[in-house]
Amino acid sequence: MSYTNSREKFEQVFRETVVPAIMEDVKKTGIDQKAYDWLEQAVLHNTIGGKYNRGMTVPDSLRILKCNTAEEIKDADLTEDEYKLSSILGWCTELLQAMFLVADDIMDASITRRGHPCWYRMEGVGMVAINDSFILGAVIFNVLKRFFRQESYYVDLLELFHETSFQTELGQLLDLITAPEDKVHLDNFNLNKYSFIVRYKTAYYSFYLPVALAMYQAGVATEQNLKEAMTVLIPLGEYFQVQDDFLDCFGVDIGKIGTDIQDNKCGWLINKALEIVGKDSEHRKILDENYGKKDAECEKKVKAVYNELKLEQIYHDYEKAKVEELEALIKQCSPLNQEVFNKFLSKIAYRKK
Ligand code: DMA
Ligand code: MG
Ligand code: MG
Ligand code: MG
Repeated sequence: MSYTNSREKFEQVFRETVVPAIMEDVKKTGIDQKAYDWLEQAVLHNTIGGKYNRGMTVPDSLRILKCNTAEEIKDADLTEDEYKLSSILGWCTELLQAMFLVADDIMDASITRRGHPCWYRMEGVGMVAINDSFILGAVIFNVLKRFFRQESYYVDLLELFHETSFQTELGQLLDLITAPEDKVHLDNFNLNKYSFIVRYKTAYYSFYLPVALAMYQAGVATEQNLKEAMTVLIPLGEYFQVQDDFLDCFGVDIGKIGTDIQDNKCGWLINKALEIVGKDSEHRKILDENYGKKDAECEKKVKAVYNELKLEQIYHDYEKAKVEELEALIKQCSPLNQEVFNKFLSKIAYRKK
């Protein structure tokens, strides 16, 4: 097979292999047609249409990691079977993401996602979406059991999904309790706290997980390789969430409507702004009075401060320095890992959505 990991091909594995497997398990329970159709919709609505950066990283990484030397990579190919299995792991990552996003959109009171209404805002769905989120998480383990039960690394996969879910849930907890709805107190925010939140809520599941999965499948998940993955991919994930926070306010056509200012989030922009304005300034007063209010006019005033502080330029400078820093970090890794990490970095560096 000539290796191109296209979105279409990746989606095909989902539609032809993963969804039928999920739905067969559902059918076996004898549940009625209405519930069956509901679940199929819940699965499709919340998985299809993303960028698949996380999911497609599993086959992309496996193709590199099955080589013995960096010279072999350009001619390296996956067999049909390797591609399919690694794509299934990729889709388990996307299902985990779907589980978190369904809940995240409820908790963040978001309106749209990937250009469509959030699942909980779809006609007739509402708070049933909470249970759908649980189910999206549960089917991961049905899929793993069906396709990986016989593999020597099956238990490693189970542990990895359990541990990563726990980390993400801790991150979401911190994200939420650092942003209480009724108590806006900007002194509670700082970049150290921010860094901890985003590592837990985003970096482990979005960056470490897909590469670690490929390492297990390739049979190279040594302590040393997993450590290198952690060392590079957690800061890479932190950079990704800074981008997400920037785009929440300044992004154009990103498929979702930003909520961070109204939600009182301890995001990158407000932390940078607080750093610049100091404790006792006119700007600080405006931020204190308008951040975290469920009011579009207040949101506008916060954005006006961001513009006066030239946060857009500060972000672009941060981004350039961060990419260089990550490239330097990657250079210290083993040759094959360097290729894996550079590939992942190139997917997200300077992204606009
Ligand atoms: C995302 O944080 C974290 C998880 C675990 C979904 P976020 O709320 O900033 O994400 P988004 O901007 O996509 O709602
Ligand atoms: Mg959100
Ligand atoms: Mg959130
Ligand atoms: Mg966001």
